[in-house]
Amino acid sequence: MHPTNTPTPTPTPQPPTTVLGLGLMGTALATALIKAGHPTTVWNRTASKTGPLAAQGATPAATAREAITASPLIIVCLTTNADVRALLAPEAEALAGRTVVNLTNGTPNQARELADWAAAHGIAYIDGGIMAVPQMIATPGAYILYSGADEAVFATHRPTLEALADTKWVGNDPGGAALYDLSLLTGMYGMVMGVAQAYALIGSGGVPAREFAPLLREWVNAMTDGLVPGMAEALDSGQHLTDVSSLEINQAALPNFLTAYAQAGISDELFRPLQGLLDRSIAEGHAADGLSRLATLLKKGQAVPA
Ligand code: FVH
Repeated sequence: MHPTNTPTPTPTPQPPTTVLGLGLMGTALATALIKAGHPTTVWNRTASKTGPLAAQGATPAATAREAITASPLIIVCLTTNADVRALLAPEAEALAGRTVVNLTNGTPNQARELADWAAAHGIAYIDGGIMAVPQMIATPGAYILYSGADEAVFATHRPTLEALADTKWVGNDPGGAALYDLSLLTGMYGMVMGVAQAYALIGSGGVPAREFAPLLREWVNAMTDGLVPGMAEALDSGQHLTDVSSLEINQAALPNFLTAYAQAGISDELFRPLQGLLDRSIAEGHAADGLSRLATLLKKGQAVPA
């Protein structure tokens, strides 16, 4: 008997991809692309950061232009969009006919401005918002929001982008991904402020944070589970009257919190603004409404231009 010779399947060639910016996040993105089999060209302002990626198989480029011309898809992840603009502006000619996916944190208007600039130079532009920390890249649960004028361009590159994290397309407004990103992160920062204040207060009583953590986690999760969809329902229906917890009862309770913080020697700088908002809600006749009313009171009318 001769053993059957089964041919080893040849791996499907993956499209070449470039990553500009190798900070914590850019490095994680490039690593994921290399692992997924993409010929990956990397560039960073501080060239030494390309070393570990080169050791994994990436091609380090000496200049941003060299990196750009290596691939049809250019992923950018720098500190700010001002950095992105400064880096890409002199490279418009090299970028023409290619796609830029910008995963740098920024405002919706910054994304729209970059999209306009790109369109004027024949560059396809997709903006993105990463809903993950670097350690979560290419693991379940991580996702990246994308938006841009041309969904077909996104569809072309989607299989490559799936190597980084799940992809969520949020529409043709280039500012859409940043809007979703900042809105989701706003929810996170609100939670961070609440949790930090809770640990500061409980710590003032000598309770170790680790001992308090399970209670706090359970409480925050239970409140979030009810509050997030409940508030959405009230906002979309315009029905803010509540049988859960009125603004009036929250207004009456808040001084207890502020006083307890003061007596414990803890700053109230994160929470004092809530007092002003609750006072205004009552003054404007919303005493019987629920906390969802606060979202409507935060609207200040005309948005400020970029
Ligand atoms: N890290 C995170 O958890 C969050 C998750 C969600 C998305 N954010 C955003 O991602 C952008 C980059 O964040 P990062 O964590 O990678 O940041 P750093 O490790 O500090 O790396 C910054 C890179 O940007 C390069 N850079 C900065 N300015 C310039 C410039 N003018 N020209 C060229 N490159 C520039 C910097 O280069 P170097 O200092 O190493 O030379 C780094 O490569 C950010 O928008 C987060 O909000 C991350």
